[in-house]
Amino acid sequence: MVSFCKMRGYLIVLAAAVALAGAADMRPTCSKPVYCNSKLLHKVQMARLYSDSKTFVDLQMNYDQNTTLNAFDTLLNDTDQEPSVEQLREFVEKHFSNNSELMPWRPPDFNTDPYSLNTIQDDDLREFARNITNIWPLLARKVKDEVIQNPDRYSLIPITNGFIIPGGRFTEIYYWDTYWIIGGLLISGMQEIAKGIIGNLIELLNMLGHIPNGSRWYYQERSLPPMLTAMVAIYYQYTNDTEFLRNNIAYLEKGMDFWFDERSVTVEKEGSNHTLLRYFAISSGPRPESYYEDYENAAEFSEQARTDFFIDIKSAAESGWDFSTRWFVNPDGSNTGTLKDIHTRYIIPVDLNAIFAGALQNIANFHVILGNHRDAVSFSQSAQQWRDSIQSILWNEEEGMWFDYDIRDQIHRKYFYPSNLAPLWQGAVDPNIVKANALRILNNLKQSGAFDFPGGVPTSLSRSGEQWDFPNVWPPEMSIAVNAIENIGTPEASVLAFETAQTFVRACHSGFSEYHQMFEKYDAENPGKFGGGGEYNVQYGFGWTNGVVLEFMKKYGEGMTANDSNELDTTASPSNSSDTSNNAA
Ligand SMILES: *[C@@H]1O[C@H](CO)[C@@H](O)[C@H](O)[C@H]1NC(C)=O
Ligand SMILES: *[C@@H]1O[C@H](CO)[C@@H](O)[C@H](O)[C@H]1NC(C)=O
Ligand SMILES: *[C@@H]1O[C@H](CO)[C@@H](O)[C@H](O)[C@H]1NC(C)=O
Ligand SMILES: *[C@@H]1O[C@H](CO)[C@@H](O)[C@H](O)[C@H]1NC(C)=O
Ligand SMILES: *[C@@H]1O[C@H](CO)[C@@H](O)[C@H](O)[C@H]1NC(C)=O
Ligand SMILES: *[C@@H]1O[C@H](CO)[C@@H](O)[C@H](O)[C@H]1NC(C)=O
Ligand SMILES: *[C@@H]1O[C@H](CO)[C@@H](O)[C@H](O)[C@H]1NC(C)=O
Ligand SMILES: *[C@@H]1O[C@H](CO)[C@@H](O)[C@H](O)[C@H]1NC(C)=O
Ligand SMILES: CC(=O)N[C@H]1CO[C@H](CO)[C@@H](O)[C@@H]1O
Repeated sequence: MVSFCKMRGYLIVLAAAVALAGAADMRPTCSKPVYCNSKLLHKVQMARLYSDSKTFVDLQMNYDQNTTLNAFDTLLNDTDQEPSVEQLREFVEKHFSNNSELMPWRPPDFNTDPYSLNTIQDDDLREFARNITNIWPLLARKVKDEVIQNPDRYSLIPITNGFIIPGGRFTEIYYWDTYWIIGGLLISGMQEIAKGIIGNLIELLNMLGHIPNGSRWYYQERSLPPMLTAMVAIYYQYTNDTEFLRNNIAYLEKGMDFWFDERSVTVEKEGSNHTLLRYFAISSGPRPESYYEDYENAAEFSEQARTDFFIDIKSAAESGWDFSTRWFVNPDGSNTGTLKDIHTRYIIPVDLNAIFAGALQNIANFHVILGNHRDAVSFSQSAQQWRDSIQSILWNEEEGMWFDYDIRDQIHRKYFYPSNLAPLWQGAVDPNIVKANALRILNNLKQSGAFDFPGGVPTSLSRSGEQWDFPNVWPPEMSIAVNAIENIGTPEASVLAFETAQTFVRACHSGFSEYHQMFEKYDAENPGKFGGGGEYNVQYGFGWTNGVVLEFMKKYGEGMTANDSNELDTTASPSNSSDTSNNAA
C-alpha cells in the first residue's frame, strides 16, 4: 500500500492515504450529525440564513439530537425535500437557540497592575501594558453548568477550568492561540489560570486523542500546530511546578503520538530516509463552520477533486494559516492561483517540524527534571533525529534559509514567510550551523524587504486577498520572527530583533490609542490599522495579540519607546506603584 516515485535524488514514500479512495471511506467531520454531517446542516448552511456560516453551528439544540433530526426529516417529507428559506428559518428558530454557553468569569489571580511590568521604562508603554493586562477579565470565560449537564445539545465541547477566549467570533478555547495567551498571562502574574488552561487542553487531548483546533465538535478531526509542550515549558519556567510535570508527562507524550502516527511522511534523500510531518486532516465534507464557502468553491470539481479539496482546506485550517498562498500549489509548483489550487498535503512545513522537534526536546528536558534518565535520553535522540531531518530536507544551502518542501514537485518553496525562521525560534538547529550561517540568514532577511514595513513583518509578500498573506501582520508570526532572530546570537541580529519588536509594539500602541482595541491581525503598510481579507471581518480582543505585545514589552522594556521623541531617562528606576504582595513574581 505504499507508492514510491524517484526524481532528482529524492525518493518520496507516499502513504496510501495520499490518494484516498473516496468520501464514502472517510469519517465525517465529527460524530455529531446535526453539526457535521446531515441534510439539516446542508440545507440550512446552503440557504445562508446567517452571513457568517459559523453562527448556525454555534447554536444549541432545544431538543435532543434524534428529535431534531426526525423533525427535519418530516419537514423534508412534507416539502418534497425542498423546504423554502422561510421554512428553514422557522425550523431553526423552533429547534435551536442562542443562549450563551459560556459565562463571564473573573480569573482568581487577576491583578490590575502586575509588578513585572515595572521593568518597562517608557511611561506610555507601561500604561499600554497595564491597559492590556486589564483586558484579560473581559476575555475570561467558563463553560456554563447546563452545558456540562447536557453536553449532547451543544457543539461546544465542555471543559472544566476557566479560560481566555481569543475574542470576537472566536468564543472557544483555541489550541495554538493559547501558547501566546499563556505567555501573556504569566507575564501578568496569572499562573493559576495558565495552569488551568493547560489542564483544559489536556482534558481535550484525553477525550479525542489529540487537541482539536478549538473546543467545538466540528473541529474534531483537525488540530493546530502542536504547542502543548511549549506551553508547559513556559509555565514551568515561571513556577518550577515539578508536580505538574510529573502528573502530565504521560499525556504530553500521548499528544506527540497523534502527530507521529497520523501526520508523518517519509522522504528519502541521498540514500537515507527522513520522517517529517505535514498537515493532513482527513474527513469528509466541507468545514461545517464554513460550509457554504467550501461547498461553493468545490462546486465545479469532480467527485475525487472535491473530496481532496475538503481535506486540503481542513489541512490548511489545521496549520493555523487559513488561508494563504503558502498552501497553493499550481501545476508548475508555484504558489500563484486561488483557494481552488490548495494542496496542503504536498507541503512539508518548516514551522510544524520545528515545533515538533522543539516538543521532543521539551519532553526530554522534562524527563531530566523528573529524574527519568532513560526516557530523557530516548527523547533527546528523537529530537536530534528530527533536527537532522529538518536540516537535510528543509534547509536550502544555496539560499541560506529553511523553506517549506513540496513533495510532489520535489522543490523548496522559496518564498518569504516568517515561519521559515521557526527552527531558530524552537532551538531546532545545531548551534554550529547557526554560527556558520548567521550572517547569510540575516542578510537574506534584510534583502527580502519584509522587515522594512512600518506596521510589522507581513506574513508573506504575496498580495492575494487571503488573510495569511500580504499585507497582514499576525502576532504569532511576529513572536516567531523576533525570537528566531534573537537566537541567531550576533549583535546585529539582536538589533534587528529589537527593532522588529519595537515596530510592532508601536503600531499596536498607536492602533490602541486610536481605536481602543487590540486586533487579531494588523496591516504592515498602515501601522496600527487592522488587517483585512479572508473569510470574516477583523476580530477584536484579542488573545494572542495581547500576549505577544506583552512579551515584547517585557523582553525589551528597558530600551523600547512608544515613539522616537520619547527619551528614556535611564538614570531613574522604574516606579514601584504596584502592591507587590499581590504578586508571585
Ligand atoms: C437516536 O437514533 C439512533 C439511530 O437512529 C439510535 O441508535 C439511538 O439509540 C437514538 N438515541 C436516542 C437517545 O434515542
Ligand atoms: C420520510 O419519508 C420516508 C420515505 O417515505 C419514510 O421512510 C420516513 O419514515 C419519513 N420520515 C418521517 C420522519 O416521517
Ligand atoms: C443571538 O442573540 C443575540 C442577542 O440576544 C442577537 O443579537 C443575535 O442576533 C442572535 N443570533 C442568532 C443567530 O439568533
Ligand atoms: C526555579 O528554580 C531555579 C533553579 O533552582 C531557580 O533559579 C529559579 O529562580 C526558580 N524559579 C522560580 C519561579 O521559582
Ligand atoms: C526508505 O523507506 C522505504 C520504505 O519503507 C524502504 O523501502 C527503503 O529501503 C528505505 N531506504 C533506506 C535508505 O532506508
Ligand atoms: C489606558 O488606561 C488608562 C487608565 O484607565 C486610561 O486613562 C487610558 O485612556 C487608557 N488608554 C487607552 C489608549 O485606552
Ligand atoms: C510621542 O509621544 C508623546 C508622549 O506621549 C506625544 O506627546 C507625542 O505627540 C508623540 N509623538 C509622535 C510623533 O507621535
Ligand atoms: C522598588 O521596590 C524594590 C523592592 O521592594 C525596592 O528594593 C526598591 O528600593 C524600590 N524602588 C523605588 C524607586 O522605590
Ligand atoms: C477553519 C477554522 O475555523 N479553523 C480555525 C482554527 O483555529 C484558528 C485559530 O487559531 C482559526 O483562525 C481558524 O479559523
